[in-house]
Amino acid sequence: MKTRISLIGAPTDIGAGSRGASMGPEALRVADIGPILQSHGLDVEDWGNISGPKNPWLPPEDGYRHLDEVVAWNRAVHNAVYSELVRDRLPIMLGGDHCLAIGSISAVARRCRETGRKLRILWLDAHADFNTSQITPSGNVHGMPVACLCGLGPQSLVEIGGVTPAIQPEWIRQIGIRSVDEGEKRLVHAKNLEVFDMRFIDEAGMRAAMELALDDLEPDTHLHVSFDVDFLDPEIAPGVGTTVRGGPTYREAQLCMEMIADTGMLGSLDVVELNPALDVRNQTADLAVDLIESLFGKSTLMRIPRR
Ligand code: NNH
Ligand code: MN
Ligand code: MN
Ligand code: MN
Repeated sequence: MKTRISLIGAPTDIGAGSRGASMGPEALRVADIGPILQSHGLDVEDWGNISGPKNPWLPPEDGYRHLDEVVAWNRAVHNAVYSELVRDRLPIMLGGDHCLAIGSISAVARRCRETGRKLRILWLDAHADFNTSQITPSGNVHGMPVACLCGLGPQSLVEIGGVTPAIQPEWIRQIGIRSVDEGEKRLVHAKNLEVFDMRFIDEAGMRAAMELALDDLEPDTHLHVSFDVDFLDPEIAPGVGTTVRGGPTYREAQLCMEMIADTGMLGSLDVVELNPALDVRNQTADLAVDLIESLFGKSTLMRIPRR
């Protein structure tokens, strides 16, 4: 796995339905994300926060809220993430709301095209984020990034990575899903997204879900993890704008991260939707950092080698 990491803060809440995710990057730093990753022997550079337009906090227009601002921020994220990939570093985009995954994942897909690597995206979320302007119940673009990346969205967003669509639906595995809107559900089925929802995790377990989600990875696959903190059960992670009960427990989430770490293929990460305005004593930020440690292999040291 890559051990040279770059932290990129992207303080936005323009894509969300409540304010506060813009404080996410700083809350993750207060939870010591940089020093803790360093303590595991990783080389960490923190680039601070990128900048962009402020949140005008207006109602949706033609099915999108703040589309111009969302485009501006995603261009900035795309450029910052792409630069770190070219430097052969592992970018961690600290959000910010989940609309920013359009910028980060389009950058990863662009770099994979250039280097001839396959891309697998793990979307850890309570939501499928597969809405379009025609079917969204809210107009919030944080509910649309997967659709935009697959080419379903406004030209200004779908073309950010240069090639449209940026990714194919087959490259994605969604894990932890438990809240999908009606029209969105039809689109998820029509595009054949591979979803390991909470029902699957209840019945088959996180282990089976992750084994399938990480199945048939080719040796040089680039693994991107898009970690929406609302993936976690709100009892352990209250600091998000859109809580949905019935999410993964602490141990299920750890196992998920540990199994990703075991592949040794993690190439980039988004940490999004953390909302410090709704958190309790930064506990959700602390938990996210704890899970990110596992994603970078903390628990591997504790395993007794099999023989
Ligand atoms: N599906 C809802 C919408 O489109 C909620 C999306 N909220 C999220 N997604 N936090 O991860 O508005
Ligand atoms: Mn999301
Ligand atoms: Mn979500
Ligand atoms: Mn810890």
